[in-house]
Amino acid sequence: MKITSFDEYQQAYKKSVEQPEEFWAEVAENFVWRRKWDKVLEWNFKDPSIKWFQGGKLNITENCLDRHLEKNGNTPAIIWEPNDPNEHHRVLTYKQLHDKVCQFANVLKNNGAKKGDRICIYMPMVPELAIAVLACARIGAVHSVVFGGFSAQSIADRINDASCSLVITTDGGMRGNKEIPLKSVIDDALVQCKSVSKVIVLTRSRTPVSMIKGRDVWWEDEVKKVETQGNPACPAEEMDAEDMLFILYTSGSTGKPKGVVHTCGGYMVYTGYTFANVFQYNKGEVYFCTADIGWITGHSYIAYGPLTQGATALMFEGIPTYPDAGRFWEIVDKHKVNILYTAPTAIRSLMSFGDEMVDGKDLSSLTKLGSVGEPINEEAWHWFDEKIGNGNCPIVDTWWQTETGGIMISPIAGVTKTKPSYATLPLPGIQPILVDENGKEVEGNGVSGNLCIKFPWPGMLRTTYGDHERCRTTYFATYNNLYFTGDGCLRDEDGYYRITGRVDDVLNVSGHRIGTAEVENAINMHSSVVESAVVGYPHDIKGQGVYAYVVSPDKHGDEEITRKDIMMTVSRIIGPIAKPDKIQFVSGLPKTRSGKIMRRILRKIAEGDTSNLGDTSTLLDPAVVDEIKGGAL
Ligand code: 6R9
Repeated sequence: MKITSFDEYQQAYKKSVEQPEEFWAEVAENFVWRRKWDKVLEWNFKDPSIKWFQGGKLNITENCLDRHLEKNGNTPAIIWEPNDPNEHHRVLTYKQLHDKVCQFANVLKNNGAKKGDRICIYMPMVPELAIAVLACARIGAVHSVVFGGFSAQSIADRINDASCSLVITTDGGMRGNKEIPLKSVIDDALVQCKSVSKVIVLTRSRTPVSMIKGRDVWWEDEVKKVETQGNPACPAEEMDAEDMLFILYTSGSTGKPKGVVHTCGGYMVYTGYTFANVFQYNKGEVYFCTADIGWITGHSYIAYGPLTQGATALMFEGIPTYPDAGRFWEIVDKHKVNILYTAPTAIRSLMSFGDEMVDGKDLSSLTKLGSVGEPINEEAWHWFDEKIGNGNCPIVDTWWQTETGGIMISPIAGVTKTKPSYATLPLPGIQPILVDENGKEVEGNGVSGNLCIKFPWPGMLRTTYGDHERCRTTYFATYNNLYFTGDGCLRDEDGYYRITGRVDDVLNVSGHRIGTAEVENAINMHSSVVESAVVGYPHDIKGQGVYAYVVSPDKHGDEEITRKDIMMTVSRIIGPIAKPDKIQFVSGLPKTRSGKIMRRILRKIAEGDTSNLGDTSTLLDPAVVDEIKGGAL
């Protein structure tokens, strides 16, 4: 399954295009199936309907845990580094992780959870988060992990959308020196959620919490009950390859986040295959992915991908700048990390603290580096290469999405020649195509267009939860017979791909996807706001910042207070990650005669590029543009 030379890559790629079913069947043979599939692939992008490994039966946790026990039971599966460097780190071997997952799977069963139920997980980055995720998969329950930074309202929306019956959380959590009262946020959310009958609460921060009789139980108490019942084993539920494994919500260009659905068989094969290949993982290596399990990167490349390969994954509870901006490097030094997979925003931020934060740390264990989440600028790429990789660690700039389940376009470490800011070449099985606005293929090299994929791959989304039509219109209806990524892309003279950023109304702030419509909806909830328009602008650290134009004729006197109020509203409705960086009060928004906001103009002003605003003749009130230009922040 592992490609070890560029020749082999080319052969694998060729085969994956010419004989996709044979290719993926061979890859799938490297996993444990209870029953082999009858048919590798059946698909159409019209409905869409995508089925991989139909008839195949499996449980992904047998691939992540049980199959490693005999030979690698004592290999560390998870090394956990706490937020506070003075607290002890923890190591869970495959055997220990297996036992804890089985134990907690039994807790879930005791609390009424069963195959097909949706379970919401809202936890900090503690090992029990991974245990909870795997325990759901063990019993065939569908997990919906919500990132610990989301607000009560966002959680409630997600719980209601999927009718979750159970929530797993902690009393609280620490990120840097900030305390996050997770249980209390859940309590606020659940006021709006009728479907939830049980909440399991892990002790982490010893934050005082209120426990509701009959609904809330402690993780530790429930585990003890299972222990006294005396049967720690939990046989894995047999799942169909196309049974749902999890839902993960992500932002799009319309208001409501959508629940991206991934299934058991294809997702397992794809994350395992891409992990093994992109990072060229060798047995015994320590692999550190700095993402949070609340995002797809954490699902695919902290939990499932590495564990299917018997890898040792390091999981970090804290933030890159606590207690200081040397923390990542200290962790690399302390745990002798070999592979580091992080985000451009983290690299840019750490870079800004100066080289002295790196100096003195022993980074010689590093052999491979990775980047994900947003385009990596050349300056950050070179700093990462020279300062962190000492000029001899290949950097894999991995392009992919929540919807793609796993890495799509990326170098294979040490195999593909890298080029700063380029995701380089598609992995085997991935057939990218660039199209113009009319959906016409842009052929040849040295061209650019909208990035689409023309053939299915096992890790792709199957639907958006509860609304298949939305899946169709969002991804499969823009261009005929193609999956549309929402990204712009160029292909250079060598056929290398460079992702240039979103072409829709989605922002990428510190690697987090934020829909402009979502932020606008939140801003508009503020009592003194009439309407608003949100765009992105280049931000040195975050990649993109959030710029809001707000019409608020009645600002109750103090503009600064209203501004803070609006920011707080967004924080409360969505979460702090969506808070506008800049709010400009305007008397009106530039609109066409048909009432459409001219975002192109607002974007240019936010970018500070007002020299050529293009054609403004179709505007209802061109004068408003001059006013906005004059007041730009
Ligand atoms: C994995 C993940 C997806 C969006 C995607 C694109 C951007 C991700 C990138 C990248 C340039 C890379 N993106 N990786 N852009 N180079 N290596 O981040 O998923 O949160 O769904 O975001 O992120 O714009 O469309 P997700």
